[in-house]
Amino acid sequence: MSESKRLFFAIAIPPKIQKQLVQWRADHFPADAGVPVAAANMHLTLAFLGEVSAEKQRALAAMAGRIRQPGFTLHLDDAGQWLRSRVVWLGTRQPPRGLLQLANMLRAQAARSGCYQSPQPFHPHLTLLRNAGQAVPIPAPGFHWEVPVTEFALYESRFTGGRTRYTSLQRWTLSE
Ligand code: 2AM
Repeated sequence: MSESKRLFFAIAIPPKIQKQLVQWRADHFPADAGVPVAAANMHLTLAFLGEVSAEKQRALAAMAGRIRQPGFTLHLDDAGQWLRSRVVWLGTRQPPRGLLQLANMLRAQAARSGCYQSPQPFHPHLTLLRNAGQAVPIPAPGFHWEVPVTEFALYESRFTGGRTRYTSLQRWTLSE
């Protein structure tokens, strides 16, 4: 029996934007607002898969490889807090159709493969702070980062040495 991995499909955020987000977060949120997500860990999840066997991973990767759709541009121009999950997030006021299409497809493929299914509908977001249990003031609208999305990837999440690390295992280019 092979070992399972905790996996998810996500969109990577370019390192330059990750650095800008770290600076913006430091400028706009109190230091005790929550636990900041490391720059390298900032991403936008498309589909969370939970614990997946090597066999199921291969099947999911094969299905992901058959997705044909063009890239799109993501505008990070919204922010908020979910008190129940204690996260402060960055999102988009108008999710591009391509983003919804991609997430729906990956979520449907995961469901068909018998993976963990999130009870929540898809809420595209990038987590900025965790363990944010108290309401924090959210910066007024006016911020905006443009992320060109030309690929998506399968990530493994591991908790080692007291830290969460995400490793990209496989990537696919978005093209018709
Ligand atoms: P989060 O940032 O909102 O916590 C790796 O953990 C990624 O998968 C994160 O983007 C995380 O979302 C998401 N994730 C973890 N557990 C999840 C769950 N039970 N349902 C949906 N997404 C989850």
